[in-house]
Amino acid sequence: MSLEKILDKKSLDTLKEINNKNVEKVIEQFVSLCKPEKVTVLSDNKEDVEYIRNKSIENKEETKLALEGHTVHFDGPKDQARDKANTKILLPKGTEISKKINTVAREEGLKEVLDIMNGCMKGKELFVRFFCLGPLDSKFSIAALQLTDSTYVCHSEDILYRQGFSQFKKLKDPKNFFYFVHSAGEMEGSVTKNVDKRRIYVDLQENRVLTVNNQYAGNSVGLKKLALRLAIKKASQENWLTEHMFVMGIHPKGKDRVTYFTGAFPSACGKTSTAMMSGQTIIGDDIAYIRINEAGIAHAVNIEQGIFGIIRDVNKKNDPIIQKVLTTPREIIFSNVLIKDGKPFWLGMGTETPKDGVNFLGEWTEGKKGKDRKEIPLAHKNARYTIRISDLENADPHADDPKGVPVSGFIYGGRNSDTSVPVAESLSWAHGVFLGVILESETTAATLGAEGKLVHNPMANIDFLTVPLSTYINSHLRFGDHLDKPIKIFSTNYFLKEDGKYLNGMLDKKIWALWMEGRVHGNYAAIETPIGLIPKYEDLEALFKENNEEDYSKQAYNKQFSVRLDKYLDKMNRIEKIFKEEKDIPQVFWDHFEQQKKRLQEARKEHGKPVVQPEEFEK
Ligand code: SPV
Ligand code: MN
Repeated sequence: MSLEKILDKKSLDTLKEINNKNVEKVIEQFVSLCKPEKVTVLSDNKEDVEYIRNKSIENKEETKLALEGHTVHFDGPKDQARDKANTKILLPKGTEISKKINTVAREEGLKEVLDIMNGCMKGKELFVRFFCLGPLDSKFSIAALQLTDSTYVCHSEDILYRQGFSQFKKLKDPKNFFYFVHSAGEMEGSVTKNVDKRRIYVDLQENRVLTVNNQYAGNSVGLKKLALRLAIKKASQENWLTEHMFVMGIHPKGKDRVTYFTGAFPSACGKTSTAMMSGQTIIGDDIAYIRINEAGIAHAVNIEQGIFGIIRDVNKKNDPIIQKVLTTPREIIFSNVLIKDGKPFWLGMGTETPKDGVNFLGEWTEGKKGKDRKEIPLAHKNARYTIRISDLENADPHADDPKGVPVSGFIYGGRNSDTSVPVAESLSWAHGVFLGVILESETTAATLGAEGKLVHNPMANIDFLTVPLSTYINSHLRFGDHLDKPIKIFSTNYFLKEDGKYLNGMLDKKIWALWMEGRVHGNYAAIETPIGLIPKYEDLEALFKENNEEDYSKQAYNKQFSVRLDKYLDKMNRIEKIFKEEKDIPQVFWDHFEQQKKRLQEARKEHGKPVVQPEEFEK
């Protein structure tokens, strides 16, 4: 099939400007497989971006809302979250990454997905787009080519990613790009019909992901979680890190400094709201590339320029900055919210919500029940907004710096109701890596399947690993060895409960952030416990007073920071079982495992009780 036959003159001219035979080959191959009715190649210019926005309204993938620039998109009823079961890594036959990662023999998997993709774009228009992961013209930049029949995917990417047409034009190695082929598949109205044939297949050998019969961004938008998977492999081979991490600047009051942190949290565990806290600055909320420069200092960039954030519980009190953005005119795509009179509504928005409207299941009225006889909430728990970071008043001035920002701290956060303290510092880099690797978290609505189940999620990255767990752990250990300016590693947990009630308020996370920042600069002492270093009451009391105007009681502190020795020991047993099933886990991991277990057992013996208060460790 020749491109001259498929493309009109404008598309052909645009493609010729790129002048890359590899790109042309990809287009030819997938046009002849997917059989779209029309193919449009788009550049970065205003007119092309506008073309997508208009198309998305015309073809009803999005609907305009009352405020200027606001639109809504609905994913289908069964397409509201990442589909882990149908996401697979294509690997040479007989190889494995981890017991927890879905893989399929490459030949077999390719045949399966290519068969499903055969003719999947019949009657549709295929869009070809060029983007860049990371800032342009930087050692972090990775060129990314997107082929999709969804205008929603294209429009989302316009908001979320840096335009990369110019990046493609100057590629030194014309093969050096990732590519993503997506099709929403056959449609019934605006809903994907064959969700049972949804496949998201990651082909490491070709640096590409093929994804079909889905619309939810976590499955469809190539540059997000699909590129994350490819980049983890690339980083592992090239000795840098690709992490499921935010990047933010922490600004302590009265001190003329900013300290940059990156943080990994499983989906829907407070990652975005941490990165967006008032008084601090945000660079990114989801995915970071981190490299060590010539001076031995780690620098991080956000690979995105926007946020695909969970809208549930965004309200004036807890997230004033994002609440303001979502209620004023600008380019925003809302997804899977409730719409009434052209206005979006969501769960936990803190204002009155209507008794009826339209949501992802169609017409909704209060009290309406689903097939399971349970009441249907007004909006999906995983409903989202898509915005640009530059629209936030606390966007960091270095968000697009090609050098990235220097990183002083890593945070690993989980959702845990009965074990982990709100914040702790690791005893060393390797102990910090250990804490990240043993992260457990309760499942949420961000992935399909049961919620509230405690699962092991190393570095909050288990859903995206494309290298063996042992390789991934070794990459982190090695990374620490190459740092001349050390990075401190912390763990956090915002979700500790007692008698079913959270022990912490939503705004407490700012205090933990400021404490971690102060630790980097040697401002606070800490108490050494079997699980790491925890804050002293006096320091937190002062931080609460100064920053949240809150009287923090010793009683609250004791509850939150007591070390639940028996619970931690249970965790160690769970972790041991999991890692015994994994291959080639480095000895350093087991050393830290044994040391931590021993510390916990000794404390249990010494104190003779299952829960020990912080000051008892000071004696
Ligand atoms: C997450 O689930 O971690 C997200 C949203 O950031 S998704 O695009 O679904 O990955
Ligand atoms: Mn994420």
